[in-house]
Amino acid sequence: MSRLKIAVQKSGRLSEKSLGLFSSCGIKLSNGDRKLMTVSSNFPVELLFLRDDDIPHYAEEGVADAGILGENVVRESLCRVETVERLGFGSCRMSLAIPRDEHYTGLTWFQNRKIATSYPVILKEYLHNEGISSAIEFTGGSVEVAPGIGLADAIFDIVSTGSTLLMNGLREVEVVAKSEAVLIASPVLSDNKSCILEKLLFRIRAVKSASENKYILLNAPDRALPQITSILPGMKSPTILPLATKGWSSLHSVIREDEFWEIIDRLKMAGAEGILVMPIEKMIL
Ligand code: PRT
Ligand code: ZN
Repeated sequence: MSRLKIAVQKSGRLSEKSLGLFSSCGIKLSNGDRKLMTVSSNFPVELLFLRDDDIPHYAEEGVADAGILGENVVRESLCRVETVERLGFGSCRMSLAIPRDEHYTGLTWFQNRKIATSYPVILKEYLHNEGISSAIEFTGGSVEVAPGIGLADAIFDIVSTGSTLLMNGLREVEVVAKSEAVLIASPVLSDNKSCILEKLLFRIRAVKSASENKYILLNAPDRALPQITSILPGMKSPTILPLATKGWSSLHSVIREDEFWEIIDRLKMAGAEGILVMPIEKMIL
């Protein structure tokens, strides 16, 4: 039986979370020493440990069947691979930054200036679309020091908290793109491997949905139920059970994590009491 070969980052920001994703999908991996590869004992996958920059090329050529890496690296590679799922970790932005004391006048500030970056492909495309012509200086690492040493006027780089820019006297002025870890697939997958990928995706989506939602339980007077039900649509509709106290019910539902605080306020105003909110481990839609 064939196994789906998935390339993950050997050591870097995405390594632990990538392995954690397999574990929360119930896929056991012998820890090994992450030399080159590891095989799962209970699911037909094997992991290849690589530098993230190599993953798109390996996937394009079918050396790896799939891979987990930052969207930024996929875009920059120009490789023909399919992005099959956004994974919700490794989030960052790709931004233009200039020396803090410069007066920023909008994108035209960059006209005829020099920008240092490790992502020339993405930057070139962006500037082209915006009608700005700048010189692009490719820099393999430590892009943020470029303006300070006179190598460039500005930089285009990944920003997460913004502290690297701050420490180097730079200011983020344009967010060019957002990025997060994604699962990519090779364009040359056999039917059998596509089928394994589908099974893996089913598990990944169940884990992702669970982390994006919360289970909510609350008590409410029966007269408030129509209003509360309209606030809490749930997966189909909320479950309503009568309480021992006459005229009161318990209501169970699922709410999205990002709507949580707003919904809680509305529920309280509608008469909900004893609200309990719990994490969901897996969610199959
Ligand atoms: O060795 P390998 O080539 O595999 O790894 P790498 O060094 O190329 O990549 P790595 O491990 O640094 O990052 C892997 C991926 O994580 C990136 O491709 C992004 O998709 C994602 N990611 C998320 C980040 C960041 N956040 C991030 N903050 N990648 C890099 N950074 C760097 C950034 O380059 C800058 O130097 O962190 C600094 C900025 O961080 P803040 O928090 O100071 O703004
Ligand atoms: Zn890299």
